[in-house]
Amino acid sequence: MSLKERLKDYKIFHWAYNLLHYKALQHNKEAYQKYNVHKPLYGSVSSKDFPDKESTAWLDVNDSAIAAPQKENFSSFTPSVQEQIKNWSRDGYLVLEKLFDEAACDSISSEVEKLVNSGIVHYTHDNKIMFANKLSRPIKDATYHPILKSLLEFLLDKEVIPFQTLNFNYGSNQKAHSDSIHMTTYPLGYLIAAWIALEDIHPDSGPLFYYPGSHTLPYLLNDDFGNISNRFALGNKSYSDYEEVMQDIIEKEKLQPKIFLPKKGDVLIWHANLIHGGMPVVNKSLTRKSMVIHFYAKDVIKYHEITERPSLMEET
Ligand SMILES: O=C(O)CCC(=O)C(=O)O
Repeated sequence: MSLKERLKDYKIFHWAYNLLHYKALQHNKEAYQKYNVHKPLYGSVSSKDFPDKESTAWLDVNDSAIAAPQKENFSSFTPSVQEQIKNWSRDGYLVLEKLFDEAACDSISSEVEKLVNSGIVHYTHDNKIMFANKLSRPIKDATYHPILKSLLEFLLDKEVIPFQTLNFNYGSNQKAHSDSIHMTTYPLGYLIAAWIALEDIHPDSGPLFYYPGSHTLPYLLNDDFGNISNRFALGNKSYSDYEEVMQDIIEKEKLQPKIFLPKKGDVLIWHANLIHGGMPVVNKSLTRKSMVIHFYAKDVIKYHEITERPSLMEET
């Protein structure tokens, strides 16, 4: 491990960085008061600071088949979406066909290409471009798609705000995980994601996979895989330790994956705790143009369990 990576384990460096970005931490102010978190906004925060590990989202504590149709707005969705909303508590995902038209998909892809060609952004080791929504108007606009926003707000019964976009040109090969280890809320259950196909997705390109119903399993957080921190340093487990424990759970629970093979413009929405990842890329010459948007509910505590950092929510 490099010195830089080692230093990242010391919380004092996070605090200093957070202080430099203090404005972007203000979103947690009211929620800290509401949930009795008595620590500075720039400090580390993790599930150890909270009394419980249960989601309180209304469709986690109620059955969507019964509760959703009684809620105002339900009738504003198409019959196919209504059916899927009714299954949300059981399945933890739903699919919107052709939400984005050809032109919108192409415009996002060409914005990504422009950003890459100009050297403003770079692909990470797992083929991602992060936060392009901060650099491109059409990409930012996509994160505020009115139908998407109204559906997510219905599912969480809270206003949602986009936290980040991830753009992919090729499959991620990312192992199974739940977003709640990366982007976490208190109370739990208030992150929600949308995966947009920017082209027809080929089975050999490393499509997205997910485990229907896996969101009802207990959240796998730091202490649950032995990643025990102290006041000054993060725990000594690595992300691959998390992935191994997650894989064991999948095998123990005998979870059966579904592979998402959408057409251009289709969108998969998943629950904060739905286990998912990227299939291995079989044919490396195939693109898999796609974009993920991770949204948080606005009025909850937003942070990153694995690094115990509060989220930085800059105005985008
Ligand atoms: O698109 C993929 O391959 C993985 C995306 C993912 O895991 C995520 O956005 O959380």
